[in-house]
Amino acid sequence: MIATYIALGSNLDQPLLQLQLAVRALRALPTSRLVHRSSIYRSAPVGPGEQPDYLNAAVRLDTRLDALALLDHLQRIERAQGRTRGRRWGPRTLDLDLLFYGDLIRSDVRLTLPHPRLHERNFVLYPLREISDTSRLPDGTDLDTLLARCQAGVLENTGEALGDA
Ligand code: A4P
Ligand code: MG
Repeated sequence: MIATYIALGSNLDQPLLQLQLAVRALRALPTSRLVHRSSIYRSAPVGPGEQPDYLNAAVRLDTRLDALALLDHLQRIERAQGRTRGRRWGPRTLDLDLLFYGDLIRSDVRLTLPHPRLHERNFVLYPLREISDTSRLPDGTDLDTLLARCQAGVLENTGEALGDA
């Protein structure tokens, strides 16, 4: 099994429900096991125009799927929950980003690992720190150092658990 970390985000159409439905769909993936779930964070939008606040969370999923097959599943789940691809960083019902796939490093447009923007986003780093077994990321960087460098953005830990819908 490969340990993977997935970031969840939503700021449209009942974000809390969107995250819960996503967790249920992730649980149902073949040859995979959902191991950890973070709590849910509310954060100010990073992106263009007026947008509602986001809810963000992260999970650890151990899987035998290869990285591209897992990405296909993530995009299928996004589409099933009404994700349409409009402008970059625009509002969305569901965003599922693959942060790490074990310690695999790769860089192309279809799949870049680790996720290229995770190091600068505290709405990703806070939930990741909650579920990561160590304070080091699989690529060796120290989570607390990254968090100290991050701009404000996370408004609160909602205290809400990421249960299934
Ligand atoms: N892709 C490449 N690598 C990966 C990866 N590691 N995980 C490709 C997932 N996808 C990856 O993604 C665009 C393409 O990236 C995909 O076709 C995939 O093959 P997308 O989800 O269609 O587009 P996007 O999400 O709009 O773009 P991007 O650049 O992934 O956006 P981000 O960086 O995910 O930002 N503000 C708050 N507060 N909270 C948020 O969650 N999210 C975003 C999206 C903006 N602002 C936010 C939040
Ligand atoms: Mg994305």
